[in-house]
Formats: sequence, C-alpha cells, structure tokens
Amino acid sequence: MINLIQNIRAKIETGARISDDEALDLFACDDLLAVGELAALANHQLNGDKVYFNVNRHINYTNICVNRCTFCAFSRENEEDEGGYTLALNEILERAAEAQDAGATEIHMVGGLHPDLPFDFYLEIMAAIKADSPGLHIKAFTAVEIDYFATLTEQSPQQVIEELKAAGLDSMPGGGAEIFAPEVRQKICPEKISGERWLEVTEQVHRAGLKTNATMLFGHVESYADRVDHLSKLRQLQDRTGGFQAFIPLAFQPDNTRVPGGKGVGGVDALKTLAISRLYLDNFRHIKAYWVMLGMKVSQVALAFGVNDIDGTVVEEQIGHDAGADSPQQLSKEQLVGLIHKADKQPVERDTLYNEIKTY
Ligand code: V47
Ligand code: SF4
Repeated sequence: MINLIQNIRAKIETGARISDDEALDLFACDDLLAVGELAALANHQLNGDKVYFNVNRHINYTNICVNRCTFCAFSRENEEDEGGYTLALNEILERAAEAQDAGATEIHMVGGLHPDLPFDFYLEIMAAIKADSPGLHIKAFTAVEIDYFATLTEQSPQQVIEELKAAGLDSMPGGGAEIFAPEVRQKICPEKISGERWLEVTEQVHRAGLKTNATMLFGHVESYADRVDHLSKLRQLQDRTGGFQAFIPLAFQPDNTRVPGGKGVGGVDALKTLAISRLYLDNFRHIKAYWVMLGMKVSQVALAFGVNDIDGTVVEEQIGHDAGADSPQQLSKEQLVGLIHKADKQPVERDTLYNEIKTY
C-alpha cells in the first residue's frame, strides 16, 4: 500500500499518467486520507486554491420518457401518470427570464425523451430563450437526446447538432453516461443508447465545436473495474478531442428507484471516487462536486480531495430530489462563497466556459 501511494506521488510530481491497474488499486486502498492528499496535490498543480462555481438555473422541461431507466425516479410513462408533466414554452421562458433577472449566466436544460414532442419544439425553445434572455448561455441536452432527435427526424447526429447550434445551443452537460459497461447498462438503463454510442455522439458534438461535460453514475450495481473502464474511455476520448470541460461523478440516490440491490453511496466512497477521478483524468481540467447528489457536507470536504468546482445555484432540481436527495433545492451565491471560504479555498464565480467573472 505504501508503495502504491509512493509510486502515484512520483507520477503526479513528474506529470506521468496513472494506469488502469493503479486506479483499481486506489479503489481497493483503505487509506482514504493518503488518496485524498495525492488528489489535492494533483488539483493544486492544475488549479491552485481556486474553486469555481456559477450562477445557473436548471430547467427540466418534461419528465415523460420512453426509456424508463431503473435508477431514475424522475421519469413518468405519460402525462396521465401521477406527477407527469411537460412545461409549455411560456413556462420555460418565464423560468429563463427569472434566472437572467437573478444574475444567472447559464441555463442547464435536460428532460425525458418525450414520445410526442416534435424536434421543432426544442429548436423553438433555444431560439425563444436567446431572443428573450440573450445573456444566457444555453447548456442543454446530452448525447442521449441528440441520438433520440436524430432518430425522430431521420437525420444524422451531426445534422441535429448543427440545427440546435444554429438555434442557440451553446454547450452540453454531461448526463446520460451512467456506466459504459454493457452488463451494467442492461440492469440500470436497458433502453438507453449504449456507452459506445454515447461516446460516439459526444465525439461528434466536440468535433462540431461545442464543449460538453462528462458524468459517471456510481454506487448502484457497478464494480470498481466498471468505474475504471468508464474513466478510461473518457480519458481516451478527451485525448482525441479535448472537448470535455468537467467530470462530475454522480452519487446514486436510491429512493423511489427500481435498481435491484441498489443501495446508495457513503461519504468514504464518494470522496475516494472524486479523488481517484482527479488522479486518473489528467486531461480533464475540472472535477466537479455536484452538491445536489453529494450533500453539502461531503461537497465541502471534497474540496480537500481534489475537487475544484462545486456547480451552481441550480434553483430547481428534480432528478436527484425525486430519488431522495436531502440537499436543498437551491443555494445562493453567498452560501456557495461561504462554503468555499470555510474550506480555506478561493471562491471564483465563472461562466459556463470557465471564464472568470469574479473572485471573492
Ligand atoms: O444522466 C438520474 C443522473 C443525470 C439519478 O454537466 C441520478 O454540469 C443519482 O447529468 N441518483 C442528470 N443520479 C444530471 C447531470 C448533471 C448534473 C449536474 C451537472 C451536470 C453538468 C450534469 O442524473 C442523469 C443520471 O446519470 N441521475 N437518476 C439518481 N437516482
Ligand atoms: Fe429518461 Fe433520462 Fe430518466 Fe433515463 S435518466 S428514464 S433517459 S429521464
């Protein structure tokens, strides 16, 4: 164990890459603080003491979804199901305008794969938000939606991406990645596009000039080897495109879900996973703690475990809260700044593309 930590330290200090086997050994390592210290060192080399946050608003336009992933407590089969909804264009615009008035720089917009909404609806949303609230960066959809729109319109993903870009899409979040391994996907999201397809579509998005994030849903039925495989595929894609901005490990919330044996994530596993992500993904500049899923306390401690981004104000979150997340619905800018300061770090408000807006 001592050898493992010493070897990884030497690699971090010389900028050498850690191997898949070393990443697996780190997952098996009981010395959480040693792993965290290495991740903090790697992060410090990249980002110093800065911790980024942004002022944003999530909008989930519909929870009607043809996929019905077993880990998802948010989705409904149709509008008649209890809690099923689809927002009208004017409701989406109201939320975006409220966000802009509250100082937001970003709209984060994703939703279910609705069986009846036409592709034009999404183009209309993009164009209307841009016309109404031109200051907002629209970060929306994932490789899963792009593939769905391509099927819907009988076009290639490239054509769909170009149309969305022309209508106002500025970048994409990192959802839908889950765990790439096919055996795991079979259990948690059998109807969703394969991991291979997620990577392929994301590569096309990067080639079209849009930045995206990447996520990993962990703490359900996957093994450590599945996590390392997931990280490895992301590192390889990032080597080819450089299009990823942040990596966001999403801690599985088990309430109201249908994952057989899915149990959720403890603090130790969450911190170790964030730290190993920082160590392994040497070509990702940012590792983000998504406080909605991790909770406020683990997110704050994560800042000493290699994390340099703590997401945003969020305002209205459904996906995690429907699955039992006990975090607040939103945080104010002051709460985020306070949380970062108390971890002895430098809070920096950023825009979606990591341009610095203000240092606190
Ligand atoms: O793809 C669904 C996950 C994702 C559950 O890119 C769940 O900046 C935990 O991708 N427990 C959507 N997670 C959220 C997402 C995201 C969030 C914040 C920032 C960014 C970004 C992206 O939420 C889904 C899925 O992986 N999810 N159900 C659940 N029960
Ligand atoms: Fe649909 Fe996304 Fe939920 Fe899966 S995670 S059921 S694709 S909304």
